[in-house]
Amino acid sequence: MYLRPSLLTPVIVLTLALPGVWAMRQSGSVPAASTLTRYVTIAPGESLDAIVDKASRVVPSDNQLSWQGREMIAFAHFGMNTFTDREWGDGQESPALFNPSDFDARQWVRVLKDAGMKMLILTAKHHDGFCLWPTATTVHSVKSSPWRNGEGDVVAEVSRACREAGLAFGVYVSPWDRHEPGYGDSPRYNEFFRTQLRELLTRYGDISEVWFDGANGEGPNGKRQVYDWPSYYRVVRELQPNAVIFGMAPDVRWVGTESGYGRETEWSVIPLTLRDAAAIRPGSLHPLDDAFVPGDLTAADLGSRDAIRAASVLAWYPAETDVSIRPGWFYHAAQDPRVKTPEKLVDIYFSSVGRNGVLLLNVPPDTRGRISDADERSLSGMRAILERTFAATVAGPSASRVFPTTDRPMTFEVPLGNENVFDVAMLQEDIRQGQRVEAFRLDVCVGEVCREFARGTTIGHKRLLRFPEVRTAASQGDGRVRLTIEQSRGTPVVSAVGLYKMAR
Ligand code: FUL
Repeated sequence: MYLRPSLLTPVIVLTLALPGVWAMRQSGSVPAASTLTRYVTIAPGESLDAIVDKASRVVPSDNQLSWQGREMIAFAHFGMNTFTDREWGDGQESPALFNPSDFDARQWVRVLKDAGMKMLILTAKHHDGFCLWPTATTVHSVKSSPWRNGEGDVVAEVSRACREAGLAFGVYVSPWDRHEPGYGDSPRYNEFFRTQLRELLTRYGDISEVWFDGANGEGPNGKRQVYDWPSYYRVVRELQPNAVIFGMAPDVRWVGTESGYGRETEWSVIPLTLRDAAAIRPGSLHPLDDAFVPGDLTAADLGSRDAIRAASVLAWYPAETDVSIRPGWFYHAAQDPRVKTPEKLVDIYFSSVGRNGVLLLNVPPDTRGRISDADERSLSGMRAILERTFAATVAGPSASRVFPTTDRPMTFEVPLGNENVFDVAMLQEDIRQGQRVEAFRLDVCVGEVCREFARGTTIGHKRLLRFPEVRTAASQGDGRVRLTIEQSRGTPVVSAVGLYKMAR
């Protein structure tokens, strides 16, 4: 069931969300909460208008919403490969090689928190199968290493440091295991893997994200494993009900590249391919868990009208943009000179968080078990640029100067102060109401004369735009910035607009 748009009357209210950020909330035209949903099914022959209307009512779960609000999260690839100087171990490595000389999880967390990260995801087990916690499932773990005389537990120390500092914690656990002899003997390995998950999800407090990698090759005996994904999800749902599952699961999707750059047009509502539509469990907290199969996420267009036209199911499936601060995922001393610069990281921030994604930035600790100085310098450089840019908004708003129109295209105007210089715009939709904006434009107006200075397609949780500097002078007393929504799926709910001057 969904309401016909003609029944809706837009009402626009202005609120001030952050100092200096204009926040506009619309109500009245917003569909009743009961018509909002995690997914919609589409019958053969439904019109494009009906499909678009359904798409406008798909919204995130509570878990997806808190995940999206984190915006920047850190990845720590650390493990056997750190000591063998490789990216993918083959599972034959001796545990004796794992021996960080000055391990300090608090140092990781301090550096990452200072950089603005809100969560840290640790590679508890990578493809080589070496476990960073003293698991009961295999001897191929820290227990067999000389580090702390086999008494150490990396997962415990990192999760504790996160908790102390108020950072959320997540685990990457590779399903592909090149060490475990049972790998490829499918029922047996599925049970082994679920046991590993149970250990990780019961021993270390709150886990906010579980990262399931798609890489799936052969095991030590040349056999390929058939993963029982729904059974893995059930373990996560039961033991960590607030966690999102990334990757080979229906909560959070891979953006499709490892470059740090999301799409110009990044939709959180996209078609899913299902194993079996009859396996959808309507009314469940995780209705798609038994029906989901991972699809190809690398296409240039995942969610446009063209992309949703032939869908049978549309779901809220937002993008996580993973990238490493270095060329590799693991630490390699030879890559010290190739740490991404602060400017590059800022560009990545604009192209991930600023394109409706969550940035997952990998910062791999070195053989000491510490984040190296080069990485720390780049991160603090990035943070300084972002802080200086977004600390001060241009001009102060005044509620009485917003001029809503109910006509299409929809426009909102915000007044400018006396002297203005800006080259960055930030827009947000209230995604609790869905993602609806398809095309928008920003003009600067003085008197009756308006000039376009930026345009974009999707907004979603956050859209950041950079453009050549715009200046208005004190003599141009009635300067305004006008946001025009040129195309949308129903009535969009724009929750914030801000203008800034890029710091160097
Ligand atoms: C990939 C893995 O194969 C890489 O080693 C790395 O962990 C990356 C984040 O995901 O699929």
